[in-house]
Amino acid sequence: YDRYQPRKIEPFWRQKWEESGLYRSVIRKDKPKFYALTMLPYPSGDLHIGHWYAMVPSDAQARFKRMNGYNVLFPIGFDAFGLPAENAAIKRNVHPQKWTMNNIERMREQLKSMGAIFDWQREVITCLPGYYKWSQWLFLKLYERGLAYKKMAPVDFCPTCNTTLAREQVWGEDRHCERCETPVVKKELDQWFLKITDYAEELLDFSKIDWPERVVSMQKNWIGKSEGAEVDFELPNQEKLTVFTTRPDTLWGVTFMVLAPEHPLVDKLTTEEYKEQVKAYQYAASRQSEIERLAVDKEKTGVFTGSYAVNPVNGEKIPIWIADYVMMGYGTGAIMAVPAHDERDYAFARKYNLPIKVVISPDEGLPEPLTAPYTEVENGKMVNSGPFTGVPAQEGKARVIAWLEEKGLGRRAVNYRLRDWLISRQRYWGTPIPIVYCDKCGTVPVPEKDLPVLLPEDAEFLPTGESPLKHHAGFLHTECPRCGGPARRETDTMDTFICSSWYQYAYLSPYYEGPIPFDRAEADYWLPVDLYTGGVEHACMHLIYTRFFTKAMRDLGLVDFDEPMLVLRNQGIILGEDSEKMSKSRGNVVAPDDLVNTYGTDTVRVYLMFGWRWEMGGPWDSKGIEGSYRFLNRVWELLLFPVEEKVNPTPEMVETLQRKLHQTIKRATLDLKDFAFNTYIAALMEFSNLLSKVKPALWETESWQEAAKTFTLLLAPAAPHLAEELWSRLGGDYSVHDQPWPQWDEALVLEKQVEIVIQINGKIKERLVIAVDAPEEEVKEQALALAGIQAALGGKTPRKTIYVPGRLLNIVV
Ligand code: ANZ
Ligand code: ZN
Repeated sequence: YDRYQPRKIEPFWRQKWEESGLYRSVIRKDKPKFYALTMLPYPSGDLHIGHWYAMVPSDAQARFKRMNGYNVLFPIGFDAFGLPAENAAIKRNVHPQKWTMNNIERMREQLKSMGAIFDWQREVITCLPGYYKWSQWLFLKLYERGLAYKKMAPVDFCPTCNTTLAREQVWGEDRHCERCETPVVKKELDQWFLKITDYAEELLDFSKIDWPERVVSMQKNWIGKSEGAEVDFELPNQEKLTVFTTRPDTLWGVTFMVLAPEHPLVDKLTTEEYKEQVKAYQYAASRQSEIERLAVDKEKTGVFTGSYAVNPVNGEKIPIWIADYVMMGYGTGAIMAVPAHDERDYAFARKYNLPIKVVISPDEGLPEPLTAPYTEVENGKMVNSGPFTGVPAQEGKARVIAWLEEKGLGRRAVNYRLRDWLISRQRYWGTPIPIVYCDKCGTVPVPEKDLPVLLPEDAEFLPTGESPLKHHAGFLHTECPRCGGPARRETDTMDTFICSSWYQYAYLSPYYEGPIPFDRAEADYWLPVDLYTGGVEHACMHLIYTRFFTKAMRDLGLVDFDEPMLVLRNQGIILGEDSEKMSKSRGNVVAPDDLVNTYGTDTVRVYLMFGWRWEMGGPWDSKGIEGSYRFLNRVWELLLFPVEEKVNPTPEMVETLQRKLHQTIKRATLDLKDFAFNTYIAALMEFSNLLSKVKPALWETESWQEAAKTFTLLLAPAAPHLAEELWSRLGGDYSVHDQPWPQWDEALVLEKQVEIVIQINGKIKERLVIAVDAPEEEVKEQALALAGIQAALGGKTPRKTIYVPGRLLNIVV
């Protein structure tokens, strides 16, 4: 008999699947649809084990849905713009396009070796003009709606990568570049932004999606909603100084005000006497990063402006300071300082000897003078607070706001930490922003009919720190679409997160040539995405951006739902065998290609599903993959090699096999639904053990054949090639992947007999096998009759027995 030879059968079946178009996903109105999406890879060169770990179980899930009667779409593509290609161009003198497309060639083959149900006719590559034309089109639509705008902004700039970075690409206390770890510096540039803040509130609504709690809370933190009030303090010149506070209940405790050093009122408010100090302080503050300025434990500094404001609630005269712990970009850029109840204000007041006035107190009172700020809200009551004295602080917040509104002194206000999305990149390898600057007409959008604005191929890659587009005369100089006069093109390209914000729509009709980015009929059928799988590292950028894009596209009338992906599941990370992160420098990288060559795809798939709880991940284990290989070999022999010596079957065996079969169907089904891939494989392994036990007796019987075929079906999502081969050898019709998923019969799942643990005084002494429905009396009777129990009791009479039905009987003596 021939042995299991994955290297022979796997390419054979993959070719057959491709030729027969098995995985082409086309609209079928007679079936419910299921759009399963896995995060598209960046074409960095090789598919790594992390890609396999993310995608194989996702594929198994898609296959499972397919066998459950769904018409499944499971597309794949490449997120092909971005820095590494351009860095490679500078370093190795290879054009980014060539570098990228070569990598895609290789990775496409690697992806094919995974044996997934990817529909390759729907592949998209985001750096091709047919794709980025629509990124540009969407940008223009956002621009028309006022959701894309340009402004001067201090940006984080990486001097090594020579590009501006988005907030999320800057990491750590020292604020270094995500890619090269160089500390970033600030630079003022005219930049394009997308107005994601318009959707801040809606982005906080997760009621329409089933996403992991962890991602939801990360997004909530990222958006950072704060509720409170804006309060107007009077200034001597009739002007107002408005502050944002989350603690309006502390208004009677304000003892000074602080403006951000960049606040526009600073110049006006600074008196002659303090001019010099204020100027010097402003300069020093401008050289610091936001993180430095916000650090809680940082020594507080600041200077007095010489001016005062009036507290509207009690007419008190309040000195106005500037300090770098107040940020211009948040709230109103000014605060009312309440040192008795705020950490930073407290430190500041102590340092500059400013008064501290308690206005919130627990019933037991506070030490006097205060040794620390009292920041609690729950147990505090308002004190020394005029009409509000005695009101619990929590309740006071809302009541003070209502009072302020009534008196016209302030209003309810909400602030978000979320900033608008900076999308300008001073880089070549990205989507050109379709904007033209004309001396006469100003900023002019490129007309739709002129899209795409092509990225010129003949660019020079020099480490100048500027985009090659800036020095490309053919690209730079153009005609104004409005007046026909000479004009310049925008030379910034878009953040690559734009490409991945709408790629799920591109798969519907890749490189579409209609009036909108995708075929309407395809969209109506497939959208939205039913299941999205990928890494949790995307929780705060990609996964917020794509939600924003979908909401904006809805408002543009392109789609009619609010959320792009209904269900999200994240996988964990596979570490090296040494439990360290896999990296070339540590030499602990596991290469999927090598594994596929040694064991075949199916073994790698089975191991990746069996080795860990999917959402957890863990260290690689080369013994573990050997185990999976042995398992598949055993399955092969079990189902295909005849028995040498047949023994007589018993009716119990038939019954046991049938019961285990139905139990296995149930477990596999529920586990797959639950993304518990490891226990799904474990159930298959257990079943194969039983199969080998009963094989000598049941081989070639009807119940054996039923079990063998069903087992093959259950194996199909995990080991698609092997399952196909077994299925065909067992006489099944092509293809196993077109068969319906087996169903279990609950009545057959139930055990007829159970094993009950018998204890004496809590110690296990015996086990009793008895009918499932045996009443307690009978269990007791039989247990006490067991020889082992009789001996252990040694004639003593039990005081009482405790029975846990179907599991345990404890005899107390
Ligand atoms: C008075 C007060 C009293 C405050 C108190 C807190 C405690 P979150 O929750 O982060 O929104 N704040 C307002 N604008 C600021 C700015 N631009 N830079 C730095 N700090 C600013 O924090 C809101 C609180 O942070 C506001 O409430 C304000 O201080 C301060 F016992 O006002 B609070
Ligand atoms: Zn013009």
